[in-house]
Amino acid sequence: MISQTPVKQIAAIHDLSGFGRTSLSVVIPILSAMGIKVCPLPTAVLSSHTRYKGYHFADLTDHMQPVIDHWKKLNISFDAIYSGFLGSHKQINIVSGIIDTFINRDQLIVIDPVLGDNGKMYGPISAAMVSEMRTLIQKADIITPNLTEASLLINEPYHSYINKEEIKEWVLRLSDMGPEMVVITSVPEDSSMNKFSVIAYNKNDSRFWKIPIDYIPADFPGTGDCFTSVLTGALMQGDSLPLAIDRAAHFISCGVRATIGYDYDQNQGILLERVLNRLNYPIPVGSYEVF
Ligand code: PXL
Repeated sequence: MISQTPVKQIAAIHDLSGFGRTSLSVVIPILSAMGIKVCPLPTAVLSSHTRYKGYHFADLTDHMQPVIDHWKKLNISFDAIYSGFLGSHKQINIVSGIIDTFINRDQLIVIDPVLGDNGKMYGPISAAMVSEMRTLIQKADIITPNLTEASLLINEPYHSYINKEEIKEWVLRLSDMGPEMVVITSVPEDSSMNKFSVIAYNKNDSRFWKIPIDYIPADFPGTGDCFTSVLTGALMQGDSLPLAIDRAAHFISCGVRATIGYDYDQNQGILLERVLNRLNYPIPVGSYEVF
């Protein structure tokens, strides 16, 4: 029997990309900086994330169940389980099995349903995987889709601008699928597409929240992974939902501002190392609003 550690621990099920800052390369430093012990379960090893041409990809699907079996023998328990990019429908089923195997009370299940962006599915994602993801999110306490992923999950056509009534309806439909908390990122505030916000809903108290974000014209891979990791760490530290989202959204804004001034290959992601210590600053006055 393994005695539990004095810090909280999380099972993090993501790929490991050697170059570019995505998935486990950002999940581990962020959660460690927030005082949480990460137990990584890599789904694949890549030479770089998939935006670089010619990347090498080693699929680890067949190694996942033996890892889980060993963890079970070690009698490990997790305060949270967190999954992100999953490369096949088999991996989605394995994550579902992990949740069933390690379920315990007061545990946080975070599912970032990585399926697509800007109205399109990512290359390796199939319609069958979208349908499996709809089943997986039934087991989540919190999901963090972007607008494209939200439209795929509820099977509505994507449109880049969405009004307040419609986004609330989408959020409620997602919440009816199971998760207690729904967070939709990159929601345009108006049809000018100059201002974006994060919209969140907590089924427990039926409250909607909005966190406005500065629009910065840059597209860095991995910012979604950074966002959900900070959000997860903040919830594990005991923050309320609006405060946790606020910390995550402002951390990303800081990361983008720390990076954008350089003549720099944006595919390398935000300069995380420059802003990581901000995660230990006293909690700032938030800019969240009731929506
Ligand atoms: O951050 C999302 C992500 C995760 N994993 C891989 C990716 C990407 C985005 O490009 O390529 C392998």
